[in-house]
Amino acid sequence: MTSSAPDAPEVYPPSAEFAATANAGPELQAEADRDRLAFWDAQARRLDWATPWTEVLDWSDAPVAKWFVGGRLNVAFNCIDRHVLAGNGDRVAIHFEGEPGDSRDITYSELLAEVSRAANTFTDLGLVAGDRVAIYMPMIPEAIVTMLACARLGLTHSVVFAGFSATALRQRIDDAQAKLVVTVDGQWRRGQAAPLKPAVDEALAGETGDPGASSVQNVMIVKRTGADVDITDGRDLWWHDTVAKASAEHQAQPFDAEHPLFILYTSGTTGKPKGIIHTSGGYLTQASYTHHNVFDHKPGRDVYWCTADIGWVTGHSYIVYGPLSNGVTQVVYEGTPNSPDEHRHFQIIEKYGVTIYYTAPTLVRTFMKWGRGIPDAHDLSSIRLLGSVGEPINPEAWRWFRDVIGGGGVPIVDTWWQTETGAIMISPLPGITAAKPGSAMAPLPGISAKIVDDDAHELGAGGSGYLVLDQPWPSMLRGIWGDMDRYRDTYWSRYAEEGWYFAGDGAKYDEDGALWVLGRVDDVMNVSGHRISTSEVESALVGHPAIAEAAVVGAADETTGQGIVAFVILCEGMENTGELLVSELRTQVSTEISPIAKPRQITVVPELPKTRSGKIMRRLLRDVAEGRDLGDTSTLVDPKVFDAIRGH
Ligand code: 6R9
Repeated sequence: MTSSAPDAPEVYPPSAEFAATANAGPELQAEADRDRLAFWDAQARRLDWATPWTEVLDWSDAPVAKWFVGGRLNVAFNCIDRHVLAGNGDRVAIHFEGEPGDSRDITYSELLAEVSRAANTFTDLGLVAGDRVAIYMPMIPEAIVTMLACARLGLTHSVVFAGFSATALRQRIDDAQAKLVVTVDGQWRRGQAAPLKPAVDEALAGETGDPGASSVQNVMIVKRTGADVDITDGRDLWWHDTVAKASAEHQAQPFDAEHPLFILYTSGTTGKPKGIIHTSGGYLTQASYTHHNVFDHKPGRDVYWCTADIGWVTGHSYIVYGPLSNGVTQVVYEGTPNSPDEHRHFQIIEKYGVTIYYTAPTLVRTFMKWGRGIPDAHDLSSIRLLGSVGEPINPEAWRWFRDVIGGGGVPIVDTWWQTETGAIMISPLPGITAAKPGSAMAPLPGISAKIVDDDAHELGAGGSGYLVLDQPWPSMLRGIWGDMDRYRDTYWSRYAEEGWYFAGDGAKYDEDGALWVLGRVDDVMNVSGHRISTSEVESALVGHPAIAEAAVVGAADETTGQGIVAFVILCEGMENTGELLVSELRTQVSTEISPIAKPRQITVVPELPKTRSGKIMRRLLRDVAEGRDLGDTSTLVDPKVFDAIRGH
């Protein structure tokens, strides 16, 4: 059994029809090859600048970059005002779909008015450029409005995913010393109104129970579910009493290209989350450039939908900044894909005629598990491009995505990037790049990447090594908030001599020069001296018709160094045949990869432990596989998953 039909093509060349109108042409790569900095200089002109820059890149203080030195712009002006000024104020910016079924359309003129009101209110609260604002909100328009109001005033926002705990929120508020928290009374989750404001109260009370210990001066609350909330006088304010009543006129001031736009916390190898810093001009340039070319976005024609949450970098760059800078019309959906049932995403695609759909492999595999009968019940013919992000997409899911959701003929862009890179770095360009299922293909024009071994030697076809970025890029992180030593140490010390950025991912080039991202190097197993990627084994396992999802970890093994341990979920309606299934799966891995990649142990489980962003928590599975006590499970969606796994 292989992971695809024997006649499934290995390469999907771009269609001539798509290429004829594609935003990206072959000249992009040619221009970037000719002069990389001149290329970025030209891309920055996509934006409106109040003051032009004098130098494209100042790398003299590496690894801290300055892009578009001396240039000044307002990020929110670029995302809103300029579209209104160009006569597109009546274009819908956001088609909002609430989980309980409410919906509303927001035009660019309305967005401008609302962001201006919020900006005036934040100014009245005494906030000034450079202050930090924590945003702890579900996927509602006010969350986007708040981000843009911050950008407009030069306030640095720190969005904290609304699924995180009070402890995680407190940690992030303290680290950034935020003065304002914007939140909601409660959020809709699977048909239930779940309170959120109490978590803010708990966070601000802190361990000492002394609210004064926090840096926060005000809490702004948007009424979403109508839940009762405790109000702390002098600190807490309702959005509808303040923002809604403020003036809708606000003149945006330009800020330096290197003004910090946001901090976004991401987990590292140690316990303390890293506050990744992004700035304004370079970040917006690359977010805008990639959104335009990778998604082939045509303003006024496309209906775009990125299913991420604003709590993650994908929501920052591909819901807020990239798309809005390009005058997008986009869907924003509040809830989960199965509320009230598994048809929800497909109903939304049908309702708005979504043309570009950008999601994560884990959701594609979930759709596969639910069965194609669900998408097949809907007219999805509006879709003309699909995107994937967050983890390697296994070829099986890639083909299913293209065939079932994309109707068999649309390009898929498998986009590799990170919180740290700020924007897409490696991806096929639709209309130009022939795609291979599971491969992110090639660095985008203007981006340079290498695959190297421990000694910084570049690897040829077939050799798995470390992915490094050997040239600075405009949307690169500028540091870790409050810890520049950790910044240098985490990303720049591994190849200090060469001055390369160490991405933490394994990758290889195949014989055709296509780039395959193999997953985090901390997820790369070493079995008897062979380097095997967890995702390669997972991909093989989900190639078996009975398997919906798989997670693989390397567990300590006395003889082989590490042994491969797999946890698998069965597809709906599939029977667990016990030993028979396990032996089929071992054979499958053996024939697809190599006998050395055969899992030592395969366990059928009802669910896999995932972070709230949908990444499988391999560290915890490794603990289970090695019989250790579980450490911190606070970022898990459902810590009870482990009881189920251990019970098997
Ligand atoms: C955007 C985002 C970054 C890590 C990254 C890598 C994995 C993301 C991928 C991918 C293979 C892709 N990753 N996209 N792996 N193919 N297309 O996800 O940011 O949450 O910081 O995660 O995700 O391992 O290093 P972030």
